[in-house]
Amino acid sequence: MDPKSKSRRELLKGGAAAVGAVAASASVSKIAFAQTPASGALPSYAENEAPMIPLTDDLIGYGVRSHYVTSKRIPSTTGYAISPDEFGLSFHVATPLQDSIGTIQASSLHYTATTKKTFIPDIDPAKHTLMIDGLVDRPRIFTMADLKRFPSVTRFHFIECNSNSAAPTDKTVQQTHGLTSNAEWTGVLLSTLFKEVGIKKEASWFVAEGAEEEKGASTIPMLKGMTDVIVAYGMNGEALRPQNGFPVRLIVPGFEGIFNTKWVRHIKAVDQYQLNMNDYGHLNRTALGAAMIYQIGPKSVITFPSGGQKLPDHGWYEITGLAWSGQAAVKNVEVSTDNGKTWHIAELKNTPHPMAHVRFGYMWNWDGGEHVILSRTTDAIGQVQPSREQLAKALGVEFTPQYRPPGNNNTIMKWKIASDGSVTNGLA
Ligand SMILES: Nc1nc2c(c(=O)[nH]1)N[C@H]1C(S)=C(S)[C@@H](COP(=O)(O)O)O[C@H]1N2
Ligand SMILES: [Mo]
Repeated sequence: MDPKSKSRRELLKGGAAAVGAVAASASVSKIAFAQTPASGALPSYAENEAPMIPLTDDLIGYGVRSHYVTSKRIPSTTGYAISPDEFGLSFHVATPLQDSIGTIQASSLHYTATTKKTFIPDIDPAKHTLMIDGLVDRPRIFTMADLKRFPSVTRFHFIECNSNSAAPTDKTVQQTHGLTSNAEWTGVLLSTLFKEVGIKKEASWFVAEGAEEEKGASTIPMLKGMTDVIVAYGMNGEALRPQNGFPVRLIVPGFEGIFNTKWVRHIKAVDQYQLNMNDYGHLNRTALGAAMIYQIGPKSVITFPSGGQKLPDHGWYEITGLAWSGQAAVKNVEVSTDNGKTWHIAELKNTPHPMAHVRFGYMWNWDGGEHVILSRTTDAIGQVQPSREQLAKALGVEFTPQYRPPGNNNTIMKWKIASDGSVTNGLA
């Protein structure tokens, strides 16, 4: 026998004994954390003794996750009431928030949405260009190589689709809130490119078009373009994924998802609002409706425990979730475990960034009884996430338990915990 692996096994045995001792003292001191008691020896993963992952070029070259981790995106069943069978995984696809860890979604799990049902173009970055023209002094066509010569920014931002609107009939947080994701985006600020081409004084809007024949075009205020819009080619440390706009897209922080033009190839500075395909849905807005598309309100959701999950036993749990705002960073998050009667300030798990998800946590000793748990966020400019009742009142519609707010619904989500630990949608 290999003397090295023998001594390692001895080490592991010693470790198992130490863990046993800790578990014994923990039970003496009556710590209420649910814990699996040490059950003798720890498994050993010595070569030739335990299952191993066969090494392939793909596995080493790019990397794959453990086959024990199976979390997946699913067709969205909310929002536009699209039949998932009809459009499958190509229209609106929801991220598995119930399994999310930390604050960014892995690129492979970031939600995706396209307005044309089956559109994911296969664009050669060496041939792709971005033209900026219209009311500018020096119209210009940028190649991808040109874009990468400008100073870059790297920022965390969420995107959220207008159809991310919890219904009382949804079962899981993937269904209620899975059309938002947060990522680290890298690119050049649009304001840098605008300085390069020289925006004329009368240009008050710009139109951004994607590569598809429908163009995915939106009209966006010039002020926003001069502030924080990113022409992004990087996502979570690598190139954008095709579904998310490869080779280049707009990130329009805090605006409704549809403004974040993917596969962007043309930006035109204009002096009045233009009616594009996407803007059709934005017609006839009241001032409140317009405010709701240009800046997503403060919003939060508990991702654990959430619908479809089950608490195995009473005792301590960390209630955790995500919070964000389309106008600022998150200032704080409160959690209630008694259907909103009392609120507790949650711990923020990372530094809140403007227009980015932040993770919160609140330690809770579940007594085994029935509870309705809620989260509510306040952003750095003092806006507080509303309840469904408050939003209905602001929109001047009657509130019923089945009330389903329209798009950009940032209302408080509720999860119901039954005495057997099972978690269900608490809105109905
Ligand atoms: N060119 C183009 N850009 C687009 C779309 C599109 O269909 N075409 N979909 C928009 C919509 S509706 C949303 S919600 C966001 C989604 O971005 P994601 O797929 O990276 O999550 O992209 C927007 N940008
Ligand atoms: Mo969207």
